[in-house]
Amino acid sequence: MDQSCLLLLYLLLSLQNCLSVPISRFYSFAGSSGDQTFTNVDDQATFINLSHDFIFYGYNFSTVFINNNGLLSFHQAVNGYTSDSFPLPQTLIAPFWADVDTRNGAGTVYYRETTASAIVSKVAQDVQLAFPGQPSFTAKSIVIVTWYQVGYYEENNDK
Ligand SMILES: [Ca+2]
Repeated sequence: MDQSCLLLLYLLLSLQNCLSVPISRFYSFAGSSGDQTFTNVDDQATFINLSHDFIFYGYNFSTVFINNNGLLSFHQAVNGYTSDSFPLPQTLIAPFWADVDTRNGAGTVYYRETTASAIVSKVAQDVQLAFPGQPSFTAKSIVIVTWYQVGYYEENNDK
């Protein structure tokens, strides 16, 4: 893993009935975590001005857009809801690309950037476990985005 990487985007997903990753293994979110929330929207985005540039495929990014349809983008917000196949003309990370709709109280998207040493260290440790053959990895900050119990278009929350 590239040691010059200044930031690791660590993505957390959650669905009401998701059994693949128990919520106990998520990084903290909501409550006292300091998260900002993104609620009651459909096909919208918000952004974080990063404290350190994120180097991704050779480009430096100082802003990340959190798109409520389950995408992180870097050049601009993406309001697309159709999960197109890769490669795409835009620089994206797509942890949960779907037609998310949090209107009508159907879930919440939590997000934050943190430099908390306990979290930065834990993420570095988790990256090392996931990529054991790679050189040591360090990060200066972490972006955590959690799509928690989000609904789907059009204002549905029954799954
Ligand atoms: Ca949507």
